[in-house]
Amino acid sequence: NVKTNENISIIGVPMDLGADRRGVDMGPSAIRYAGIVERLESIGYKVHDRGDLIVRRPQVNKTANTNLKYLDEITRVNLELCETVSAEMEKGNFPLVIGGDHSIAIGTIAGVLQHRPKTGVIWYDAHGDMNTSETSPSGNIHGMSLAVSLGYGHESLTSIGGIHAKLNPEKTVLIGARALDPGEKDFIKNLGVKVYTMHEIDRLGMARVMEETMEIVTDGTDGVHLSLDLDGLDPHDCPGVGTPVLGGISYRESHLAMEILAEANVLTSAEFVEVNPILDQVNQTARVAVALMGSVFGEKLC
Ligand code: B3U
Ligand code: MN
Ligand code: MN
Repeated sequence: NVKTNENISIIGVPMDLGADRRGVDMGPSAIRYAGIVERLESIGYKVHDRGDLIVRRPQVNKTANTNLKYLDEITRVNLELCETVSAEMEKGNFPLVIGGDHSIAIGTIAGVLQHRPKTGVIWYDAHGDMNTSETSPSGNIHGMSLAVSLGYGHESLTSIGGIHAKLNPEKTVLIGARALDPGEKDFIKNLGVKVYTMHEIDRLGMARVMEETMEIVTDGTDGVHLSLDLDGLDPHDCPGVGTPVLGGISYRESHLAMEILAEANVLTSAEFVEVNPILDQVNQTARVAVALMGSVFGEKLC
């Protein structure tokens, strides 16, 4: 059985090598500037800000014999992130990872699985992040992280945390999808990953989507991880993301989703990724990220 706890450890990962647009490496600073620590403390948590991992800044992609860009450095950082997340959970702390591009989910999830091997995942995103080197249109690793966490992709990445520390596709739910590549669509169907596209969110409403999601990710699991890509939200609400896609989840729907997750009291780890301050409007996207953290960590409206 799963339960949230009182100590939150913030781990920043200023990674932008997994995406084409530079600037998402400033995401952790922007999220801190938007008041993450104060916000969580005001809810009653003990917050430990562990600072940022070091990400080297190669200006050219030098990894040979692969179409995956910056594979070496992304692998190195995710190995370290896996260990960092695992060490925090060992101490009984809730790991809250702030990015950085979505390639960091590889290390976060690998670390989480060391302690909660049957973790269910909510992947809140406009994209599937379900590409492999064969299907990727870009070679960008942030579009591959969910596939890797399920055990598919380049061996340097899938071996992080051990080949058995992988997610169960039947306990993995995508919410907000509206920009899936053809290879990703096939893969999602074949693996049996549950997807709530914008179509389902519009039809069923976010409340029902989240109720069904909670059923899937809590039944037979030993933890629930939230991997929230800010581009899951509509670009009107979150303009500071590298790959905005129109017609996204609204600010209100997102708060509702986070509140339903908070009510269930099952969350055991989380990450907020893809905040890009140089594309943002006065740090709005980072402020949305912190506001959503408020809801998911149980802030009361009244
Ligand atoms: N699916 C595309 C685009 C993409 C994925 N994730 C983001 N963009 N943010 C790819 O490159 O894999
Ligand atoms: Mn993503
Ligand atoms: Mn995305």
